[in-house]
Amino acid sequence: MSSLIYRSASRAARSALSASRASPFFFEGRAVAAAATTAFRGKFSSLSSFYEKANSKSASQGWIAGALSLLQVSYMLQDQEAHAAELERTFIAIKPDGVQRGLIAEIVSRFERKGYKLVAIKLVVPSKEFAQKHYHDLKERPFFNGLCDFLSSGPVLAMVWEGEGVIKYGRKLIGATDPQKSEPGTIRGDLAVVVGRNIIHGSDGPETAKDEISLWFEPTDLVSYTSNAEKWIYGVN
Ligand code: DAT
Ligand code: MG
Repeated sequence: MSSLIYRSASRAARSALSASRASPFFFEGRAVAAAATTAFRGKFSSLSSFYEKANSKSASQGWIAGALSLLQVSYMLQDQEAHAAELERTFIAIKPDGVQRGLIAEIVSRFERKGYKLVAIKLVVPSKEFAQKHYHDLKERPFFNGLCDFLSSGPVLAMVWEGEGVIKYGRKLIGATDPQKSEPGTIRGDLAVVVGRNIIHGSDGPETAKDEISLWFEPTDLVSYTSNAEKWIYGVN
């Protein structure tokens, strides 16, 4: 129940703040606001009594109260947005080489063991046109045609994973594009040898994650649920 309330509050905060997302200062602002929220926590009561006093003094001081309450609401929303950001999602795909080599369980388990949550999964053979859409930002590169032929040559395990920082950290789990340069311990570092057969794809940022999830999945394919492990994976002391 509390998680439901938390989710709807987060969603409300997210939509309320969607306009500020366009600002290049949004992420910095959120960090500052998160710090400020921590600093303000426990001080809301004194702040409230201050603006109550200000309010009662005269009507001309009403703007102080208004400004302060706006500030409070803004900090509260920013705080909730920081939590909402924890629920980010990324698109991860095991390419035909990874599927054919029997690496599905190995790769899925690395995301699972980390603490990320699987919210969508399907095995598909994409058409060449679909592969071209997926890799559209690479269409000028000399390897584009071969890459799209390869992606559409067999089954791809398409997935959506959810969790705090999953877009960026998912890329860390995957390792550098060229397995010759991927660190040992990463998926490509441990399990692949050449760039043309690097077994896995992961979205490289929030915008691509959004676009790729909606290219590969219908909204109804994404399963929102609370995992039993979440209370052991997330927490602050
Ligand atoms: P990543 O998959 O790490 O996001 P990318 O988006 O730059 O890397 O490229 C997409 C895929 O294209 C990559 O996984 C493998 C292939 N690729 C990239 N650079 C290549 C190259 N120089 N030669 C052949 N294939 C390449
Ligand atoms: Mg990429």
